[in-house]
Formats: sequence, structure tokens, C-alpha cells
Amino acid sequence: MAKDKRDYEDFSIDPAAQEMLSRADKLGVDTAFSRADELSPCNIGGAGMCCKICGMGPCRLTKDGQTGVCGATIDTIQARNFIRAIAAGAAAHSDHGRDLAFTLKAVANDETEGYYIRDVAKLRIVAASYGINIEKRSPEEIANDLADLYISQFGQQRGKVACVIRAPKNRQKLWEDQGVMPRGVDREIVESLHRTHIGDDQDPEHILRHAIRTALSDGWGGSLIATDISDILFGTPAPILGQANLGVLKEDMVNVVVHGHEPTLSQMVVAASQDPEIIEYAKAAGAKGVNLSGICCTANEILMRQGIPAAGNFLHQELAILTGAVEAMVVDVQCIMQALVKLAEKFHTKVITTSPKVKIKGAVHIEFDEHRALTIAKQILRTAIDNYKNRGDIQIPKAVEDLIPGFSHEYINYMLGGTYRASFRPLNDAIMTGRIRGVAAIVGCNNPRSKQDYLHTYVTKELLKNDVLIVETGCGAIASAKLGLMLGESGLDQVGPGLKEICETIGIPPVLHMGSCVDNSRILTVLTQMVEEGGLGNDIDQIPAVGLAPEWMSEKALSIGTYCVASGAYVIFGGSSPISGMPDRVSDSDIVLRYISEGWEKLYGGKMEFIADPDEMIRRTLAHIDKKRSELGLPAYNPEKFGKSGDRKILAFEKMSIEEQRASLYGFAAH
Ligand code: SF4
Ligand code: MSK
Repeated sequence: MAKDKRDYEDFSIDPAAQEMLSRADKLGVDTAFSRADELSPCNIGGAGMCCKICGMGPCRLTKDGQTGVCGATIDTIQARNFIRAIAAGAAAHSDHGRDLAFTLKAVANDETEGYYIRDVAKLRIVAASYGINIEKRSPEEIANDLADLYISQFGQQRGKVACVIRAPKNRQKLWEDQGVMPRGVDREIVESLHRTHIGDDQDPEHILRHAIRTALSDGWGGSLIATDISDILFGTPAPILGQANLGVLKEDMVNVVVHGHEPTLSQMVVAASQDPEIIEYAKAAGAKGVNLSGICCTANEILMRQGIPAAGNFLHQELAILTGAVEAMVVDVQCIMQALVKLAEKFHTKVITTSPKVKIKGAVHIEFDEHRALTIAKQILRTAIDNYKNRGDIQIPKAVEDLIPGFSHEYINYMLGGTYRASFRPLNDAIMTGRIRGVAAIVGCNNPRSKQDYLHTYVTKELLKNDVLIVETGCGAIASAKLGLMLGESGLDQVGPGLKEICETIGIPPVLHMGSCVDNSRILTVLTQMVEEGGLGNDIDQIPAVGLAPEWMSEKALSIGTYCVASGAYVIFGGSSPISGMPDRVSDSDIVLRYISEGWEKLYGGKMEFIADPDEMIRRTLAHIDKKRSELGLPAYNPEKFGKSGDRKILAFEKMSIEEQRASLYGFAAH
């Protein structure tokens, strides 16, 4: 056992996680939590001060003014490391979008099994926004053209990625003026790799300018395409009741956990699990049926659309297997720990890889192909059912919370104004009056180097008390769900007076679950619609809004943060900075850090900062929101002004005498 091993309460605030970590110790198995304690991070690589781009290195710059063998300075090395991470993150999101574009093409041409176009209205709106003819054409014809347009965005060499027309006009002009308009998704990612090869771009600011362009090709390209097509094929999310945490696993059913990111397979597994033939097969195996749940963003995809429960976020993937009750963990792409296979060997769980891009030694590989999607989904479920008889000792934590996910930007628009006057006006008005102080998007991963869910939920709760409306995606959303912040009444006692009134009036939870990591594109759309609605400036950087990734760990998070900055947002990352440098040892090692903050703010109005202390994150978030309010000429935030309407008014009214009620209604006591 490591010398400075943390207690279970230090590993996670989630009682289900604490219970499973205790079980792991009893069974003598390790997890990401214990491995994080065993394995100290490298303080040179962790600070972005190591270059291993060529065979003359690796060069570790630990002394003041030191350079690599080729003469590369610390700021060049940090900028190169940073853009490479952003390129990898953008590639992951965008390849996800590309696969969906090919699926849409196949569905349009009747080449798939089990898929169809579920949201024809969204298909028509999206297609029309690009000038695709939608009149007197079948959904399949329109989808075929939209798929061709979207597929072409990846390999496009000139011009601009089509989706950028959905950004505010002023923002598009700024990108043109700065020379960062993304031309094609693949082109920007490839150029990032070319520029950072030995002997290429060595001006850190010049490298970081291309980081902006690369990230924009993700946020306003690959990710936005992924979200659009997922909605068209699987339905645009609307509020639905769901559940979260390991307590969603069932003792008497075959538990299948889908994990990863792409909805294409998981949606089909959902369909297959409800097939009478599969239910009968499960019953014949002695189970009551198949119980499906999700981990990470695959969880978010099926939770948002079908209400399929989320077993947990990133750090729950091993914990789910530790219950002993999971017959199969079906994975596709991204955020899948290799450790799952070794851990699963201690139990009966089968880890099933399904993507042609992802194999793990020791896992069962059942390759997914959308042309035979339903057949493959049933094969996967039969494999899980056949494994039910091998189940040994199980321990399923009781922890489970209800939640209402499903707040797509389309639904937010509708909920604020109804079918005939859907609008962001009420939201803008609430911010303008100060009833809502501002908006925060809290997104991103879990990281075993911090206490699981603690930073997410601490920051979320403190901002809610300050009347900041919160939207969430990814593992951050699942953290809030597990804490019960995504269900109206249970969350509202933790909310400031003005925001509470809004939540009660509209009937929404104070934290809105907007989906998976690629669905951060929905947040960009919401911000654009807020600009277009008027009253909050004429570009995203003027809105009192902040983005936070308190427990980030993936390269995708860095890409998301960068495209949000390029779109005008202030973005705060928690945990450690990958480009912190060591100021006590290398005097010029904060050039990159200063550039992505002050430098980017001058150019794009948004900035990126890494802040480890959660109270400082909150302080800077509120300071930024208040600064933006003041710049817009909005009244300063004053919580005393609000909180006297809504449910409190009704409760006070009920306690009054008849005379008092009359006086309150008519302004005088009628006789
Ligand atoms: Fe060292 Fe330069 Fe090669 Fe990097 S590119 S490993 S700094 S020699
Ligand atoms: S799954 S990228 S751990 S949010 Fe999107 Fe969660 Fe981060 Fe993966």
C-alpha cells in the first residue's frame, strides 16, 4: 500500500464510489484511484517542460534559460505540447462527427439496419440553414445532401467550415480578421501536427494562433456536426426522467453497461434490449430481463434521449465492474481505461470492444457495422446473457438519484416561450434585470488526482447560491445528477432567490443537463441565440458567462476550452495546468500561460486560466460575470431584490387571513 494513500473520503465524495473502493481493497485489486496514489506525476512533463518530438531528445528543460538540443525554448515547447493536445482532442470529437455523417449518408440511402430519421423537423431546419433545398423533397433526399455537405467539411481544403455561419456575425468577422477561420476539419488538425514537427513553427504565439483555428474546427465543425446528426437520427433531447449512480444496476437482471462516446451502437443496444426475443432469451437464462445503463458520454447520449440510467461518470467505469454484477461492459471510443480488462478478469464481466478503431488486448471484439446494427446489438446482448450464469458474489451500492436531463438548445428555446413564441427573451430579460446574475457552463471529466465530483459539485453549488444558472455536459453533468441537483425541488433549496424564482416559474432544475462532450456545441448555440435575442451585447464575449472544467483530464477538454475562448468565453480549468512551467526554476516559463489569458483576451475577448483553488475559481467567475454586467450597463447584482414571488408568495398568501388575502389581491380590504 502506498505511503501516502488517501482515505476513501479523499478519493470521492460519492458514497457509492467509497463503498466500491473499500471492496477493491478487500479483494486486493487496484483502481485508477489507487494507481494515481502509487504513480506520482512527472513534474517536468506535467508542467509542459519536456519535449520528445524528435530523436535528439527527450529534452527536459529544468534550468533557467535552458533550451532543447535543437535550441527550442521552454515557451516553444509548451506551445507545441499544448497545440498537439488540442489537435488530438479536436480529432477525437471530429472523427466521431465524421462517423455519424457517414451513418446519416447510409441511412439516407437505406443501407443500414434499424436506423431511421427520427427528427425530420431538425433535419429540415439544419439543411435549410445551409441552403439545401427542402421543398417537396423526402427526408431521405434532404438527409443525403446534408450528409454529403457534412462529410465534405472534414477534407475541405479552402474556404470555411460550413457550420461557422451559425456563430454570431461579429464573431465570424473577428475570425476572418484574425486569420483563424477554420478551412476544413482535417486540414487544421494535420497542420497542427506539421507545424509542431522538428524544425517547423517555433514562435509560440504563432503556434497558439493555429491552436485557435484547430479548436474552432472542432467546436463549430466536428462536434456541431456530431450533435446535429445525433439529434436527426436519434431524436432531439427533451426533458425525461432518468437515474444516476451505481444503484441503477439490478441484482436480478443481466446488467449491460455501455461506455464511451458514440450513440450509434448504444442506441441500437437500447432497441435490442427491448426486443421480446432478447427478453425471452434473458428469462431463459434465469434473469428477469436485460438492464441497460451507461458510463461517461455514452451514458449521456442514451440518458438524454431514452432516459436509460447512467451508472456513473469516468471514474465509475472500474467501480461498476467491481460490483460483480455487470455481465458485459460494451465500449466504443474515448475515455475507456485499459485497466478494465485486467479488472474484469477477477470477475465474470466481459469487456466487449466494438469500434474498428479501438481494440484492447484481452477484450472480446465484436465489431460494429451500422449496416448490420441491430443484428450486432443482439449478438452483444446474447453474449452478455450467456455470461449471467457465471456471476459470482455481487455488491451493488444502494446509491441512486433521480434526474431530469434533456435540455437541448431547442428545448430551452421552447420552454422559455412555448410552441408559438419560442424565444430566449425570458432568459435574457432575467439576466438583464439581475434575477439571474449570469450563466456558467460546468463541463468535463473526473480526474483521480482530485477528489471525484468534489470540485464539480462544490463550484456548482456555490454558483447556484449566487443566482448563476448552470448548464452542464459530460462527466460534470453526471456528478451533479448523482448529487441530486438535476431534479427541480431537491436542488432548489440550494439556489439563490432570483434563480429560484425562475426555476419555479418555468419548472426547470437549477442545473440543466445539456448532453455529452460533443454537445458543448449546444452551449455555443445557446450563447449565439442569446446574442441574437438582444440586450446582452452583440457578441458572445459580452455575455455574463463563464465556462469551467474543474476536474478535466482529457485532451478533448483542452480543445473544448480553446474553442470556447475563441468564441469569446472566459474558461477556467481546475486541477493542474499542462503548461504551468516552474517559475522558480525557469524565469520565462509563464509566457504561454500569460498569452492564453491576457493575449487571447485582447484578440478574442475570451481567455483561459488554470486555477487549482475552487474558491478562487468561484471568485473569478463571479467577478467576470459582474464585470460583464457592468460593461453592458446592467444593474449590479443584488440578491435582496428578488425571491419574493413564485412559491414563496403562494406560501405566504396561504398563511394570510381572508382579509389580508383580499388586501394583497386588490390593494384594499374589501367588505
Ligand atoms: Fe529536443 Fe528539439 Fe527534438 Fe524537442 S525538437 S526533442 S527540444 S531536440
Ligand atoms: S466522457 S472526455 S471523461 S467528460 Fe466525454 Fe467524461 Fe471527460 Fe471523457
